[in-house]
Formats: sequence, structure tokens, C-alpha cells
Amino acid sequence: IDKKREVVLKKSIIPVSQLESSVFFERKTISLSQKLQASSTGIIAEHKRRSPSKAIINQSFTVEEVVKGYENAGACGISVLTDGKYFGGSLDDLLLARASVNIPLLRKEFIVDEYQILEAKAFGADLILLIAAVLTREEIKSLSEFAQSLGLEVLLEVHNQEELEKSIMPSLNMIGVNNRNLKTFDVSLDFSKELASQIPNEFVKVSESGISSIEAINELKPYGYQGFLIGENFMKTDNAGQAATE
Ligand code: IGP
Repeated sequence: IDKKREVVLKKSIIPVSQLESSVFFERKTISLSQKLQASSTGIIAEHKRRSPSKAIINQSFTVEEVVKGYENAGACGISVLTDGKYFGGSLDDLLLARASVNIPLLRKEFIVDEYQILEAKAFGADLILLIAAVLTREEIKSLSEFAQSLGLEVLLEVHNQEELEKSIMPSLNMIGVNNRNLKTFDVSLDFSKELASQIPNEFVKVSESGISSIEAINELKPYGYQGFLIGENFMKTDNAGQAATE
């Protein structure tokens, strides 16, 4: 983790004072957790050009085209990959998305340092992702509290019971179960189904990855899931926004 933080801090070229004085830093954020609770669909649509498990998914659209399509299709929120190395994303994608839509935006990134949370806020995000697999309980606590102090919500991602147990704390808003094992890339909705009952009710439950049909959503709803994070299934089509409507 310290190695990862080192890499992040080496790339931190924008001074903190400049991030804090950016136009979006003062912007009032929008709550995704409230939107999910009020929604009957609960779709969080993701902008993802490529991934380690699938290589190129789609590079033929601008980020603006994709996110406007998602918003018009009625998505509750949008996840924007900002990781460049594995997903071909950038902070510019987040900024362009913010300039294009008015629904909550998630900065999808491997966050290990407060600096990345300041970036998230400055580039227009409403919430951040924290991944339990790569963080200690102490790190989850300090990063989530910092995010909330900036008005950002926190989606905590887990993949098994151990990660869930170590992570439960009041400074989280949503808990997402990743159906994809990040090491083997195996995908199964059973991960969401098995962990659902262990997630305390004060957190909005989100099921992430490998969701490719309305049937899958209908299967997950009885387990208490109110959010469904969908990337590839929308991105691989010729019209991501249209796919999100259907
Ligand atoms: C979306 P999918 O299978 O619909 O494209 O998955 C999202 O859940 C996935 O991109 C994701 C992810 C992550 C990406 C979940 N957790 C952590 C990067 C980092």
C-alpha cells in the first residue's frame, strides 16, 4: 500500500491549494444513496473503455455521448473510470462527464490516499469508491471520514465476508458486493446473494459487475439490493445510452 501511495503522490502534480480553489470544489454534491432508495430501477451505469478482463470494450464514443445517453435513459448515477493504466480512463473523463450531466458521479479508482479524494471533488465527483481488498480497516476509516467531510458519499466494495466484516463502520453510505473476483475474473451473482444478509440495513446495498439482463436485477432485488452497477453490458453496444433504456 505504501508503494501504491508513493506512485499516487508522485503523479500529484496539481497542488492541493489549486484543487481546493477549483470551481467544482464548492459545488453542492448530489446523494446517490438517496436517489437509489427512491428509484424503482437503481441503475448505476459505468463509463469504461477497456478492462483487464476484456481488453477493448468500446472506444468509438466520446465520454459526453455516453454519459448523456445514460442520463437520458434514466440512470440514477454514473460511474466514471479514471484509472488510466488498466481501464484507459482519466480525470478529464470525470470533468467532461460533470460538464455533461446533472446526476451523481462516482469516481471509479483505486483510492489509497486523501489526495485522490481531493481530486475527485475538484473534478466533479459526488461519491468515491473504496475497495476493501486493498485497504486496512484504519485506512477505510480515515479515507471515508475524509470523503464525507468534503460532502462526498462513500461506496465501499467487498467481495467476501472477511472484507465485509472488517469494513463495517458508520462513515460508509453504500456497500457494494463485487460479483467479479478481481484476481481470477470469475463472475457470479451468487457473491451478492450470499453476502446480502450480512450487510446491515443502514447501508444501501449495491450489486456490482456481471449484470447483463433485467432478469439478473429481478433476481437480486429480493435480497435487498437497490443499486446495480453495470458497465460492460452497456458499453459494448453501439449505443450505450439506448442499451441503458432497455
Ligand atoms: C462494472 P461490469 O461487469 O458491468 O462491466 O462491471 C463494475 O462493477 C466494474 O467495472 C468494477 C470495477 C471495480 C472496476 C467493479 N469494481 C473496481 C475497477 C475497479
